[in-house]
Amino acid sequence: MTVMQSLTRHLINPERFRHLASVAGPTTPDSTKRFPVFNPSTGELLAELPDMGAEDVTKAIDKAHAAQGHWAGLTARERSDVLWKWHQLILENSDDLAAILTAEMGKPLAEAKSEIAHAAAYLQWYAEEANRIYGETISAPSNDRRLLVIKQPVGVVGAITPWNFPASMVARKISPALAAGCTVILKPAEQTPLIAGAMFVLAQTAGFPEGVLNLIYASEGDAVGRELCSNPKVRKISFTGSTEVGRLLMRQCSDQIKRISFELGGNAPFIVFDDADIDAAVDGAIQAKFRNAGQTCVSANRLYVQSKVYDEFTQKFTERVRGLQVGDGFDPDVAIGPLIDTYALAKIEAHVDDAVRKGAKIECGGVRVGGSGTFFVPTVIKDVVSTMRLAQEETFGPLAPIIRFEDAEQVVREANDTIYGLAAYFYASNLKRVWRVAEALEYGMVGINTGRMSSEAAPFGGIKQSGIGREGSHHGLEDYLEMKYLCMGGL
Ligand code: TXE
Repeated sequence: MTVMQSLTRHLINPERFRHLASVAGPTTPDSTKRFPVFNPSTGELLAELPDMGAEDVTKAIDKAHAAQGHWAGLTARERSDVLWKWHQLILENSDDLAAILTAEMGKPLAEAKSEIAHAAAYLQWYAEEANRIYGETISAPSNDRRLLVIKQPVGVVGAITPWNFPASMVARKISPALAAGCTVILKPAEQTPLIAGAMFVLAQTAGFPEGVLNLIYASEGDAVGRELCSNPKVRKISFTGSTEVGRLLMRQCSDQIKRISFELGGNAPFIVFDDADIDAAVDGAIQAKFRNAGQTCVSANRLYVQSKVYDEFTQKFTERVRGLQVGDGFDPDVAIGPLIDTYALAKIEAHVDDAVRKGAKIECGGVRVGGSGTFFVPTVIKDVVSTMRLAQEETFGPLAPIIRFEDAEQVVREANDTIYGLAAYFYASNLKRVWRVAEALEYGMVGINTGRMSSEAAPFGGIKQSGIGREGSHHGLEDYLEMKYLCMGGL
């Protein structure tokens, strides 16, 4: 079966993506190894892609390194123009890209379309931002000197992306790197390589010079990661994924003090105070918890609700969750797609079992759906306490645990009591409370009276063990630039 045979029924322009399986490179002539890509809703085999190893990564690094000087030497406008063209091609092909995304990842088609738009927005933002790289002049302590700061690209970047937002993560990492003048080697997640391949097909059409963008398809990350971290030609690693792999990559980068940007796991609290608009809080919680079937790093992992509004919130929220339809993302009525694989299914079941054993009560869901897909019924569990596994660990699935709290001081303490610090949310109306709680939450991002906050215009990222660096906005560009201080004397 070819990639196109299994995807064609969903694509408007299959011709354009004809060479999807061969876009990655450089392939070793003697390597015939392949790895499978499945549709998690149906179990159908979508494609078998070349399985690349360390040698292929070395070749890709050499190509990127050879292209680095040329790419950095173009004018900002020239780099911006290619990025802009890529952004336009992604928009023109967004229906096809969304179909590929839904087929290999499972998310509902409407969510896939919105992700493609989000990916294009990053390319647009950084096409514009490429033209806004500024240096500084500094007042010198004596008049015979001039002090300046210039910005230069970090160099070759190794980017490793996850499967949960396989299009927007690629755009979010690659576009600031390219805008800054860096060349890139990308390894997408093994579960979702096709969308990255399709984006690279369009990048070729946009006209990136040879060697600037390099794609590595691989069935696992270990060998690729080791080569990217240990090869001195790679100057920076940008990674989104689990905290566990982040720790490993950080150790591997330490020998060469390699630059890193990491966006890792989270354990987001979602707090509903008794002065909140409860209907709005229910809406926000549905978005923050169930978007992408709960498989987002900013997913509301712990819902804290103040005693006075606990019953009202729980009842209204549960009613909404019962109405969420689970199934194949190509069905327009479906709101919750499958989990990415059977490991994810086993993790959510273990979290539910642990909570029930320790006294929590299932309000709805709590079981997997039978059949070939990896579906789990959207679940609400109440009477949860902070010591249960589902409150301590990132579930990464459609499971909403509700915890009762009495006062603001207590809930902020509990919300901060985690190794993670990515996103937090709260609903309240009292202005003083809003300001105090926003300041007290130890998180890189706080949503106030909203369940959704990701934007290409804003710095996305975490503190504590949720990561290092930011993506999006001009801050995201800075992460791919080095500053150089120039001191001119004898004037
Ligand atoms: O992540 P991994 P997994 C969290 C979430 C999820 C858990 C496990 O809690 O349940 O992590 O997911 C590559 N060297 N997040 O197993 O393994 C891998 O090939 C180099 C949060 O999918 O971290 C893929 O491309 N690379 C998160 C990427 O790392 C390695 C998104 C992510 O895989 C590697 C995903 C290695 N040794 C999971 N091992 C978020 N922040 O959004 C794996 N990889």
